[in-house]
Amino acid sequence: MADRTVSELVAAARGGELRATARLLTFVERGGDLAEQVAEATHDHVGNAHVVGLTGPPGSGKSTLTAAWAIRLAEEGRRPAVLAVDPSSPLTGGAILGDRVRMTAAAAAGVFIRSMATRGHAGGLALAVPGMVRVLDVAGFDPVIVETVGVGQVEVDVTAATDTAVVVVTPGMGDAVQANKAGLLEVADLFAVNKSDRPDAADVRRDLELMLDLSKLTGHGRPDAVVRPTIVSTVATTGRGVAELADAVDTHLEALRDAGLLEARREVRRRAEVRSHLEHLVLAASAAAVEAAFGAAASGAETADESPGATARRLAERLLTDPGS
Ligand SMILES: Nc1nc2c(ncn2[C@@H]2O[C@H](COP(=O)(O)OP(=O)(O)OP(=O)(O)O)[C@@H](O)[C@H]2O)c(=O)[nH]1
Ligand SMILES: [Mg+2]
Repeated sequence: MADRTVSELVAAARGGELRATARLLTFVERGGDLAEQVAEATHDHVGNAHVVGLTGPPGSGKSTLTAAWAIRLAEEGRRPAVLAVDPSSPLTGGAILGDRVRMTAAAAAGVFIRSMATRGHAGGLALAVPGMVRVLDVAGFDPVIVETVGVGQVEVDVTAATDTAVVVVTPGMGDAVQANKAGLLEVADLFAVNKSDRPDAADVRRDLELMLDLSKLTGHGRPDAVVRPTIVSTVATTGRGVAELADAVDTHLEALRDAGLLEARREVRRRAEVRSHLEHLVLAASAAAVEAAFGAAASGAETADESPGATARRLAERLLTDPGS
């Protein structure tokens, strides 16, 4: 059992074995040769899952909403999977603990859940997430929901690289504006105004509508939008609006299909993944080259009579004109 090959694990995952899926996800998450083998074994089997990104500011209720939504889907007989990208900030440690309780409830309802910490994934998130989504797709999960905190560019990029991007906003001073600043409005296919049990929820809705009106003039909306984003009001803690959210997500997929844009989005996603791999390879190669050039030439005797910048320029020139040296 312990030494099944990657292709045996893929076959088992396709047959519904959760443990095989979990192992494949671990391989992809760690990166390296096994991750490459998983990619080889899975890349031409994909495309059945609706890949949905769900993002929003910290504490907006993303995990609560995701759990409620996924449980609902599982109860309808679908096979949802959740890939929860946890923030690495020590400040949110408590929230992750809270997640575990909700996630346990979701797992009990038959939702496949995988958490990954962003810690140790500096830049690697953009590589690991698409590979993990592919494993879940091949394993027959649908939809695959990727939950990330919308704070950094990488998280926003991860969300953009889905079929449908849900942005969660909440009432509270200027949250919609904050979401705009973080670039979230530019990836949103639909909005969930969560915590709509709060009195100022109507204001957030109005702000969003206004921003959507304006975005037509300023071009600040999602450039490849098929329809004007739907705004759904939700209360994740009670389940209010969760059915509407589920419907809106399904409707968006239909709209993409009807417009013939689903494949185009997936092609953009594939190209973005190629780019991430390319960046990763080139960065690793350049780091190695810098080490080698520096180690070979940075001794004091050779550099004493020039400025550090001049030494670096000389080394860089040699490196770039003759990368093999
Ligand atoms: N009143 C109210 N509270 C909510 C609602 N949804 C979530 N909460 C609460 O908001 C807090 C944060 O919820 P989470 O689901 O952990 O939020 P999150 O966006 O996943 O948080 P991070 O992962 O830390 O970014 C929890 O205490 C939830 O119980 C809601 O609709 N109404
Ligand atoms: Mg969360």
